[in-house]
Amino acid sequence: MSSATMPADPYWSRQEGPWEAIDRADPVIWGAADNGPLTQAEVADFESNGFRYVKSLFSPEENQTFLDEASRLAQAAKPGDTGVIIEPASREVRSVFRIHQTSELFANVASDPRIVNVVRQILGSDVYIHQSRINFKPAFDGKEFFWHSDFETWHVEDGMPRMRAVSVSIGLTENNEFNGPLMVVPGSHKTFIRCPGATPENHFEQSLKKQEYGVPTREAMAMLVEQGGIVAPKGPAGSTLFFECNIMHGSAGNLSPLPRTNLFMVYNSVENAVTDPFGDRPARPTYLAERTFDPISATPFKK
Ligand code: 6CS
Ligand code: FE
Repeated sequence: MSSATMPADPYWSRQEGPWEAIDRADPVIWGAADNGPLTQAEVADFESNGFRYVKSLFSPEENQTFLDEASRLAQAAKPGDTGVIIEPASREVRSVFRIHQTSELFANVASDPRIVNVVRQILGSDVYIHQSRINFKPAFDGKEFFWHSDFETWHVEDGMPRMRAVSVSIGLTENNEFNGPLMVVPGSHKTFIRCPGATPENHFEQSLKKQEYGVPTREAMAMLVEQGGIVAPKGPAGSTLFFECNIMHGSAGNLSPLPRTNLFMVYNSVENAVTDPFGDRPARPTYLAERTFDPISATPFKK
């Protein structure tokens, strides 16, 4: 591609040609390091590693109410319902989306200060929910999530302009080495990997079961892991992982006899609201990528 035809978007992806790694063009910490509950050392740790794991952020009693609500949503979910994803091989529920709108309890969790104040400190502004879901990863049959950067998808398919979002995953069940815990590559959020291959039509219908586009090549993964290794944070139910929107992550299948259920919420800066997608497909449905940008917390953020 000549420089005259080079797109101005630094984070273009899914085009012809080989994969490429570029330096991230955005800060990781957008706010003042002392404007929130994290210590400066904790902020610096998030800046360099791209994630923060807090064991038992929610108590066993709180967590039990979350788990009961998750079971209720799973039981109410029918294949074909908007926002309900079924496992590719079995008929079990894999994910239920938009739970911050369909459940009062999860709306309260989404605006909990233990989460929101940390995310706002990192992103330096008020935040809204870009996407929320529960991933059930059922016993024995829960399939893997292949390695990916969430930002790559949200940029190309949803129109998220910059790397200014943080995901929060609350383990509603224990996450251990047997049930397919989330794995992250520390430091990988500082590199953007362009992924080869054009996005197929209605890609999300396939990608939410098994993602095959917008995933790094094996060479790209080998390079990132050589630099940063792999970490799989493990802990009791109620433990919570905060992770930067561009960190490379994935998870293996669940071969254990118990489900691995995680509540997952994406916080985007209100100053980074989604636009038209940066790829060449229409925007995905709003249950995957919200297009209303109301701050999640009733208490405004003070810069
Ligand atoms: O589609 C999404 O928004 C999320 N789900 C998958 C399987 N990959 C990208 C992103 O994490
Ligand atoms: Fe992801």
